[in-house]
Amino acid sequence: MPKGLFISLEGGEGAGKSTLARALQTALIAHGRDVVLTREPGGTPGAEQIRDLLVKGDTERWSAMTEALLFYAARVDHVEKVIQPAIGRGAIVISDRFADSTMAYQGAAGGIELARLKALHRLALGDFQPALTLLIDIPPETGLARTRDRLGLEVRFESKALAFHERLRNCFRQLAADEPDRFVTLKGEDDADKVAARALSAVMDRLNDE
Ligand code: Z5A
Repeated sequence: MPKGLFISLEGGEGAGKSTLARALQTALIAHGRDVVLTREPGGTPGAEQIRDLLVKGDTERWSAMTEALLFYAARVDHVEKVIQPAIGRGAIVISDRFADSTMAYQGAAGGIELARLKALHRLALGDFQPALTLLIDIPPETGLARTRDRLGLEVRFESKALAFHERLRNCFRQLAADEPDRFVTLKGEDDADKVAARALSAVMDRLNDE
């Protein structure tokens, strides 16, 4: 049985995470792998209910700490019911966002010290982390322009000021610099096929290393 692998995709709004997730899924299935595509917040029925609480409503509906606790409640359900069982049966799990998003959104942009969020992570999930995190780095103006025209836009996070999105970007880059073995950074302004080819090559390298 092949070994399971947990991959997370991270980056700001409109970076191309969902597009990349689908492309990677198709490519890895073509390589004969069992692939589970999932997302955060969400991924289980309970976590999808928590997602509704988080992405709908007024921008100031929750404090950053309340958001972090809700994200972690959803994340524990997701890890226990979907991610760990899939890895256990040898699947590749691709999650559109995971814990680094909490560090960036509720931490760097929301004002909670990263040390407190890391303590919350340890309490909730111990040292569980993706084996590989693909960060799609893109200037916020470019990413936001891509999302603006979408129908049914969930606006709570997108409507925050540009400075908020700059803090997100800087935090993601710092997280990648702090953990170079886990992160691979991709240039989000490249066309989608090029981003997918680079990502697939990083995944194949990781599979060969495991
Ligand atoms: N959040 C948080 O605060 N804390 C947490 O712990 C977690 C999440 C886990 C979830 O929203 C929100 O929750 C999110 C962070 C917060 N804030 N926001 N917004 P979401 O999941 O609904 O939204 P998102 O994660 O930001 O995804 P997105 O806006 O849908 O963007 P994306 O998935 O990165 O992009 P995309 O859908 O693949 O592409 C966007 C458009 O660009 C689309 O028309 C594509 O065809 C196009 N595209 C994609 N790639 C390219 C390239 N390479 N070139 C040109 N055009 C492209």
